[in-house]
Amino acid sequence: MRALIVVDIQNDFCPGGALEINGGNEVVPVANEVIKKFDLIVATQDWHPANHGAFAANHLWRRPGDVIQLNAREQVLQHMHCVQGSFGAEFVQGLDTSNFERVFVKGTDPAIDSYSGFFDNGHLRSTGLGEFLKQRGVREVFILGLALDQCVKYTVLDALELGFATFLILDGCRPINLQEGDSEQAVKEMTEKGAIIVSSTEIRA
Ligand code: VGL
Ligand code: ZN
Repeated sequence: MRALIVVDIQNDFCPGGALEINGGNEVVPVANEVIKKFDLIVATQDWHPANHGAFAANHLWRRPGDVIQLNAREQVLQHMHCVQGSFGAEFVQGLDTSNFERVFVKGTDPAIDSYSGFFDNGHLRSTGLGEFLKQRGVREVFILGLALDQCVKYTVLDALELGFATFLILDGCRPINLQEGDSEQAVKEMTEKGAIIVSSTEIRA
């Protein structure tokens, strides 16, 4: 059994959004084509409370990009984004969400961030995604979405760690590339751990 995991295709990660990614919206048509080929589709949604500790605005004198200790964990502060119930947190208009079997929200605990769709950054709490997939007999996961060098990367690495055969649909992702070479580094890290890079066009129905 195989499943498609659609990672964080939300307004705030697209041009005009709070954490905009170059070409972020371009993954929508790719995702919609791939979605047609899968019987089991799940999505992740970055879903922060407004008081989240990862937001620079919640720390006096701090700016996005600053690094702080958030409950003994290093945290790069971000612009406020994907606040629960906001437009920025909504899936991008035009993304075909009609066959999403379930949506797993992440980043809901103000005390810890969550890049992976499976666990928070401390691996303290599961979102339920891994358990859900195993319960459904899934052995292969295909992953696309935003951002390649952040949430997609950590979702792929956790999928591998959980024992799923993990395929990264590279043309269905866009990177933040905060630093030059981040996307190449991310792809290298994922493939070294066992992820298989595929193109959306080579996926069979
Ligand atoms: C993401 C930073 C903060 C992502 C989410 O989806 O890549 N990045 N929250
Ligand atoms: Zn976030």
